[in-house]
Amino acid sequence: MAKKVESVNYGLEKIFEGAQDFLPLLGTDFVELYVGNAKQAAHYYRSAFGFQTYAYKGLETGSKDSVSYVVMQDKIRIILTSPLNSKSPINDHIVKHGDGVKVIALWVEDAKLSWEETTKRGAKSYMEPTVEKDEHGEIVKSGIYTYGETVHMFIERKNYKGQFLPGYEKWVSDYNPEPVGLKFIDHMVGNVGWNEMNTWVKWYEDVMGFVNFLSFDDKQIHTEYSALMSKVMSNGNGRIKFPINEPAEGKKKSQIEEYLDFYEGPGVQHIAVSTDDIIKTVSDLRARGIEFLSTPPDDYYKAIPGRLEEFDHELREDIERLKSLGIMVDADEEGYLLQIFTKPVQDRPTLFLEIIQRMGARGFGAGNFKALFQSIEREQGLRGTL
Ligand code: TYF
Ligand code: FE
Repeated sequence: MAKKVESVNYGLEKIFEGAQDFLPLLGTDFVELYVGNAKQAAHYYRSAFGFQTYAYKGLETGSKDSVSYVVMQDKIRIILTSPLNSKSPINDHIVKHGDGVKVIALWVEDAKLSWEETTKRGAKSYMEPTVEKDEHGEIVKSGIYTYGETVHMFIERKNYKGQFLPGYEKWVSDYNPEPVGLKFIDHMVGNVGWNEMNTWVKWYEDVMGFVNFLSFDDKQIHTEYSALMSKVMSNGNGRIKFPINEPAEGKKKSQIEEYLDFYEGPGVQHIAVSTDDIIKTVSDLRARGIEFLSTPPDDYYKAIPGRLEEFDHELREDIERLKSLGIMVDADEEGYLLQIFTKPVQDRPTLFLEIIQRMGARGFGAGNFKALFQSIEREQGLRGTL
């Protein structure tokens, strides 16, 4: 397992031994969702999740086949894209998968080199290095396929002074409900098929130079009914974390299997976004109609003080407040974390969001897995998919 060599500074220096330097990543650039109705989706991400209008391309800007609304909140940029006619290949993605994540874009120093280094190591190309220019300078873009039909784009913006990307215009609106305190993407999780997890772990190691820094097997991740396995991949500086899940055999259907059935293949299961005041963020989101998975039972909250004491951490938040909002707590040697999960954000039970506040902990809430999966199974029960 990768050893932690430096934990304080999430800068560019290497913090995970074993990670390779051929693909230096500066951060997440944007996440693009292909959706059936981008106009309405953009309204939802603004009104319910507190994103702000940022950039736009569509018929008015000369984009004839597709429309894209970009919304942002602090460091997070989400593109919502829909086709404008039946010829656009975006239709095929939506027909098969429903609404979902198409692109996880990574901010790099050199997009051409990123493409060369990754395709040389076996990545399938999605887009060859391409230069796009406008009056603000130039962007270099390239892309490779990862699991399913999901892609990683590499975005080089060091010679660009514009707001977002060539082809987009600034999107200004009078309607911008208050942000809810979402800061940056903490991690994005991929669900892959039966026995495919290790293939993708190896892919992230070989092709992207990532390391596997945490693993959970089905003995740790199971309830009475269902199981899954998960391995967390990280780049060298720890800014990009991609857990990979696969279903495991249980008495009933794993939530990962349900996802694969409805997404009709591998894809992004959840986007975890960070906040530094989860009580405020979740209160706001609930007030705006965001639905979360059911609150863990009383026994769960009774066990929390013990779990924190075990690691000598003091909970700064009021536990009654956390309980009334359904926020979960987990602790490890380094600190604790607070997290909560939305219900799926579209009708197919596929993509959902996680809200996370890290108070030193760098784990993924393993201590919460049981309560979380029981909540998910309650939903699966209602859907008749357990
Ligand atoms: O990212 C994680 O690992 C946690 C927990 O199907 C988790 O958020 C793991 C698997 C899953 C849902 C959440
Ligand atoms: Fe997560």
